[in-house]
Amino acid sequence: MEKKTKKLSIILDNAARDSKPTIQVSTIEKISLNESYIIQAESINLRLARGEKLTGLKMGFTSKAKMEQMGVHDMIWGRLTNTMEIQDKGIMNLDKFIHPRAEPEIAFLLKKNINSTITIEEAESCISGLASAIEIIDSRYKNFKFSLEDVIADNCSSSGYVIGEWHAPNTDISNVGITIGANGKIEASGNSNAILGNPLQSLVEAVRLSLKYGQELKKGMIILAGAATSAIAINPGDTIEANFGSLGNLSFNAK
Ligand code: 0L1
Ligand code: MG
Repeated sequence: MEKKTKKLSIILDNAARDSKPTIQVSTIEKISLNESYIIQAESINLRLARGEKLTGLKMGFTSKAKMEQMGVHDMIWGRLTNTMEIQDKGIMNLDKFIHPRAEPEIAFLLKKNINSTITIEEAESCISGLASAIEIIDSRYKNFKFSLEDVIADNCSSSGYVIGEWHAPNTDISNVGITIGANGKIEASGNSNAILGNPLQSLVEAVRLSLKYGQELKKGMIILAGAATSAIAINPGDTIEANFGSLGNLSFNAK
C-alpha cells in the first residue's frame, strides 16, 4: 500500500509544483477513502520536506447542497501551508495555478492545542479570533473533474488562501451576508449560515475529523470553515473582491 500511495502523492505534488494538470489518480490505481487521506498526507509531507510550514486545515463540503451534489455524507478536509497564503489587497501569481477558483469562507485562529472533541458551545473558547477569508481551490486534475477519493488525495483542491483582519472570538457569525465577484461585479452571494448552519459547527467537525485521522490541531493554526457560496473562476487581470458585511472586505489581484 505504501508504494502505491507514495507514487500517487508524487504525481500530485509534481502537478502542483509544475502547475500542470494530471489525470485522476484513481484511474492509475484503485484507491480507498483511507488511502486517499494517506496520499494527501504524503503529498503535503513532500512540501514540508522542502521547507514549507503547515499553517492549518481547510474544511470542504460543509454545505448540504455541495454534499448532496457530490453524493457524499461527510465533510472532507485538507491542509494549508505558508506558501499558499496571499495577502489581502495583494497579488496572486497565476503562473503558480492551473485553473483557480475563489470561494468566500470564515477562518478561525486556534487559541490552544486541541486534543479532544468539542461541542459548538465550546468552540468559541478554542479560538483567539475569527476572520473573513477567501480560499483558492485549484484542482490538479484536468477539467476540474474528480471522484471523492481523487479530490481528497489532491488536498481537497486547496491551493491558496487570503485572511482578513481578526475579530473577537465572540463576534456573531451565525448570519452574515457574503458576496464574491470580480472587477466590481458580484458573481455569487450567500450567507454564513450556509456553512453547516453556523461556521462554528465546522470547527467542531474539523476537530472530529483531525482526531479521526491523527492530524494534530495546534495553537496558532488556521481553520477554514468551508464555502458560503459557489466558487468563481479567476482570470488573468481580475480583481477578486469579497464582502462580508460587518467582517469587512477582502480583495486581491490576479496577474
Ligand atoms: O468546499 C471545498 O473547499 C471543497 C473543495 C473540493 C471540491 C472542489 O474542488 O470543488
Ligand atoms: Mg473551500
